[in-house]
Amino acid sequence: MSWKATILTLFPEMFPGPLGQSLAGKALEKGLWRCETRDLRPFGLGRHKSVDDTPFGGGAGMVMRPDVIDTALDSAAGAEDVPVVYLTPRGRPLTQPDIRRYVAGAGVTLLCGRYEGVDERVLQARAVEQVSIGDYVLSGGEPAALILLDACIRLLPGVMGSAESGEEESFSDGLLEYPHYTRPAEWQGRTVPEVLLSGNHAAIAAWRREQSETATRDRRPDLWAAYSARLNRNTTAGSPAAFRY
Ligand code: 6GU
Repeated sequence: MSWKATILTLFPEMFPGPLGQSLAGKALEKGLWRCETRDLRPFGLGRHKSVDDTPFGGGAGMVMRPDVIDTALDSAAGAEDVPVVYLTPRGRPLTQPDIRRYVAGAGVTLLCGRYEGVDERVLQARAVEQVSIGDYVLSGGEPAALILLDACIRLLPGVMGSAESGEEESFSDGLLEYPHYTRPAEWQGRTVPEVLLSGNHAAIAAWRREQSETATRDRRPDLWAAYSARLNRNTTAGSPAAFRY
């Protein structure tokens, strides 16, 4: 059976959305992954199928009820033991190692919250992973779920050409990518770095590494610190992060 995304959401029509196009869309057509939505609304309570209530302790907004989410998760949990991930700005940052771990399994179950969030107890009771896609606030978890899935799907076997995926492995160090150039060699008076036209592959590789390091140091001091710490731990330059941003 192919890799399966199960998405619990009040807005099932948001899926597969952009993932029905391009690389992910072709992979979906080929059956390399499956996209199954579970509408949370039918699990709601009462005549209005309420999924949320006011927060204990007061304050703005509404909180999704633990009983409703629990029943919805029961219906989604198949025989497969897959991670359940709640997309929330309170989560730990989502990283490429997380993506690789999800891809290695049978799939993921994604819980998309609206309102102020989900009652904490159901997240604890069901050992739900909480992840954030960045330090900004979205109106709901759905766009974050699409992003998580995009990052997974491109790594599924058969989705990307082996050339591209192989290249990613070989550059493996947790640095930002070097800048890219193509024709024309001169555009609006701007030229391409000389070394890239030299045909000297060793010189090109050295230039690209230096560009990667400079960009990482300037733009992402957090990644640079992790990279430097790794280098200092391994004088042999081993233990690469196995991906490039
Ligand atoms: Cl994962 N969800 C929501 N709702 N907002 C976010 C987020 C996730 N990551 C950053 N902001």
